Amino acid sequence: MPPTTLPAWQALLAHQREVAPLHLRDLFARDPQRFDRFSLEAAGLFLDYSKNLITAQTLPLLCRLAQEAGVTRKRDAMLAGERINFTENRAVLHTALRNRSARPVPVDGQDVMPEVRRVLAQMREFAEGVRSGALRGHTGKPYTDVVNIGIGGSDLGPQMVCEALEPYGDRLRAHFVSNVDGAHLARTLKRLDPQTVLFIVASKTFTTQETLANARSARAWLQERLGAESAVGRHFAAVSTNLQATAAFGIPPERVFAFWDWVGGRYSLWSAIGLPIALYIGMDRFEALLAGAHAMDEHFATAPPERNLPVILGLLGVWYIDFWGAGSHAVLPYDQGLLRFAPYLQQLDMESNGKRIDSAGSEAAQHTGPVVWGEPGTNGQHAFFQHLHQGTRWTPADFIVPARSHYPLGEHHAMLLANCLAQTQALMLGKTREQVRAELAAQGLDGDALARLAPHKEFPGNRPSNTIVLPQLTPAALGSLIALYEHKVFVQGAIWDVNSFDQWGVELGKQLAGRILDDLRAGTVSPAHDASTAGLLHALTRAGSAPGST
Ligand code: G6Q
Repeated sequence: MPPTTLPAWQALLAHQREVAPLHLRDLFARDPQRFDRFSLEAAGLFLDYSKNLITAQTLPLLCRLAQEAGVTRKRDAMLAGERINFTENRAVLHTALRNRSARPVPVDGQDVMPEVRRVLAQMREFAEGVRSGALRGHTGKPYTDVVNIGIGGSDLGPQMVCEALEPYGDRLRAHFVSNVDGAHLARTLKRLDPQTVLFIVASKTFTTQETLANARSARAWLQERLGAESAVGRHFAAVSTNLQATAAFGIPPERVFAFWDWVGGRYSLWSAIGLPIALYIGMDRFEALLAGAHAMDEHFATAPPERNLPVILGLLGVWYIDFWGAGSHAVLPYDQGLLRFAPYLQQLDMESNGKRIDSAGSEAAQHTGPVVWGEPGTNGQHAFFQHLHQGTRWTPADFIVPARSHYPLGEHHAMLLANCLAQTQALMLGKTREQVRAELAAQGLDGDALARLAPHKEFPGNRPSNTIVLPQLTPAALGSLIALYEHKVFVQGAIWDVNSFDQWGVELGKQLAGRILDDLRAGTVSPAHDASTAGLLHALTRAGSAPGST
């Protein structure tokens, strides 16, 4: 059912017209309880959502929308293993991967948990063997470096987590190679000793062009330096659902880690795709990450909508996108460890909800997923925050901040926290023309000079943000944070009635690249190409793009 036809949608349209003239400054001044009313703690995370363009009426109306759109029913269907990914006829069960309870999770009547636990045990044994030095490379040296070769969902999650949990990375160095641009692999290999490197080829399908090209080149590099075909088995492991293809690549079965078609690529870091994480921080900490996510799953599954963190974040997103016209959403972690969090969320959100067709096959009558972008603070402040504060478009933003730092260095953390809170305050309060005039007058400006400068120094404020506080960026807190966003994305997809779990939008480019690669290999330009593609191929050839050219 298109959400725009629901009664709550119509009620929200009318409600938006009532809220539009209000200013957050006044809403805070009027209601001393606003922070208490609009903040919430669950699964180890604290959410302040008081700086949103909402009144006491807004959340109940948004929750009505969730109820009319069947969010709870759809959530229960996902958790029960129903095939909610209806264009691929698959269940969606990343929650089973981090199910720390004794509850079975059936798919078609078969409990998946014994298999999940079997692979976790295999990961533990392997990770402990590598980390302790019991497992060694071809020449008998212990491994020092792990290189994950994968792309998209087989790269972004583990890479983001390893970066975030760097303080726990105690034995091995972790590297991630994804891009088919040979520079990515070559620049990584330059720094490595083939005797002590362990490659993990991570590919759900084991057919992905980029990953196979990188894996083959890495294998050739290794063989050339170690001089033996048999070395491959000692220096490669694989994570895949395609066990035939991993065997054909030469990876011994005991070094192949399985997962299943009910794990979506961008939801797979909890599966054996998380192997580089387990190698980097150890299996106990990997399991703490799972436990943090499980705590958020339990909260999502049981808390009433108006006290449910992912539901609230999801609804607020829909509120801005569909009732206020916001086109993008900023993610601003005040934590250097979360350097890769925005790119990770970009995939999670944009690949899940960047859709225009609903479950009935009709074109959506409203907007769906936003453009997601961001950078860690305070760096962003010196780059794009100008736009956030004074641009003609406004962007709802999530600020994410840990109370404690892993690196308590002098006053650094207090400065980081102060900047984070100050930015949300500035976005909310703004600075009025009167305040600007008074400030300028106090600096000795008056007359024309003051009048000319004043509008430039004014801040409209009333720009919404959420603040998410973690005690510290620990494995458990990170697990909970990631699961929060996974479920937020789910809630939004459920309201928009799109399939958040397929990604047909990435297929066309792959198909066309195949044809263009044929031309590049043959040094020809197919007459079937459009004039621009043909022209570009000619230009590239003239500039020396023949295969093997430098
Ligand atoms: C994620 C997508 C996509 C996928 C990559 C890699 O949800 O499906 O990003 O993860 O295309 O696919 P493979 O793991 O099959 O190589």
